Formats: sequence, structure tokens, C-alpha cells
Amino acid sequence: MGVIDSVNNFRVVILGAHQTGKTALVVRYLTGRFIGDYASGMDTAYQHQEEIANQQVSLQILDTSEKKYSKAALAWADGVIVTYSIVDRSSLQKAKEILEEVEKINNRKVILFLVATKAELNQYRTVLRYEGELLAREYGATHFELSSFLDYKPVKRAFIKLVRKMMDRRIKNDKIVVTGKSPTMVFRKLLNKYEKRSSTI
Ligand SMILES: Nc1nc2c(ncn2[C@@H]2O[C@H](COP(=O)(O)OP(=O)(O)OP(=O)(O)O)[C@@H](O)[C@H]2O)c(=O)[nH]1
Ligand SMILES: [Mg+2]
Repeated sequence: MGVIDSVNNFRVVILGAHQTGKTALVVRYLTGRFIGDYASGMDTAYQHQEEIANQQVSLQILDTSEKKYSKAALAWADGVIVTYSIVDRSSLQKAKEILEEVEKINNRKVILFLVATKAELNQYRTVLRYEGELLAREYGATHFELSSFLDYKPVKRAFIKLVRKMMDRRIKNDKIVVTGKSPTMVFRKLLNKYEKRSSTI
């Protein structure tokens, strides 16, 4: 795999309690649609290409089911989306357990999103927004309340934000490698400098 490929290839796993709308969220992002009835109880991997921040990005998204979710998936991921439903309090507790697992694995490169789903069901809400926000803050996650049912755009925006954060994190990690004296990275940095100079002439 070339340098460019590896830079723009990101792996996302989506985890959360049963029936919190994980598949609905992924399908909404990938197809723009809300179907309403989704296959349950299995892991599905998707491959998706999109231009983000003027770069062609390749995303692998692993949609899991609670029963089969594996710790290996957490170690594999660049980004983790943990879902809970605003109408299911027990799913908030489950989200906390998952965030705990993520922390234990201590995958420093991972970007964490905590997503409250079914946000349009506000009148039946049993989890307050600030409870989700507090939990997210505790684990260094970005918090969103989303409705896959209601609208496509906010869902898409959340995924784009996740990708941008994964891009930034990778650039930062690359810089750490540079100071760690990796010959390839130092070479790349020099090459970049040279290219920038020559383009300003
Ligand atoms: N009202 C409402 N229902 C939703 C929303 N998102 C998902 N649902 C419904 O919630 C149920 C579960 O959705 P799924 O996407 O299958 O949930 P899941 O987390 O993938 O479920 P498992 O794979 O079984 O763990 C389905 O009946 C969806 O139609 C939403 O934004 N609003
Ligand atoms: Mg599902």
C-alpha cells in the first residue's frame, strides 16, 4: 500500500446497545435514506469512498451487533462511534461500559464519538442531553444528538467531522513519528518543504 493510500484510509467501528439505531445511522450516511427495518444481530462491513477536505478518503465502516461485538474491533479502529438512545436509559449504561473498554485498550490514535440516537422522540426522552454530554466529556468523546429518521444532513455532518478529526489525529501522529527519527518520515518532510519552495518560485 502506498503512503497516500494509508494516509486516506480510515476504519470506523460503530458500537452500542441493541436496537439503538446503529445500522440506521450507518445506512442513512451511506445511502441518504431511512428504511425503518434493518437486519439485526450480525456484523456488516462497508467500504465507502468520498471526497472530504479536498482529499479522496476511503472509509471502512464496521457496523456491529451487541452480541458479537469484539474487543479486536476496538483495536482495529481509527474512529469509534458509540450509540445510545435518548428513549432507553439502559443504553446509556451500556455506552459507558463500552467507553470503559475503549479506554482500557488505550488505543491512542482512536477518535471517539458518543451519539445519542432517535433525537426526534424528544417527548419520550428518558436520557437528558447533559447526561450524554457529561459522559462524553469523561471519556474525551465528541457528543451529538441525532435522528436518522428525521434528517440526512446532520448525520452526514457528524461523519464528516469524524473523518476530519481522524485526518488531524493521523497528521499529528505522523509528526510524532518524525521527531522519533523515522527516516521515511523525515524524507517526506524534506520533500514537502522542497515542493513548497519550488512552487513559490
Ligand atoms: N424513531 C426513530 N427510530 C429509529 C431511529 N433510528 C433507528 N430507529 C429504529 O430503531 C430500531 C433499531 O434500529 P437499528 O438501526 O436496527 O438498531 P441497531 O442498533 O442496529 O440494532 P441491532 O443491530 O439489533 O443492535 C428500528 O426499528 C429503527 O427503525 C431514529 O432516528 N428515530
Ligand atoms: Mg444493527
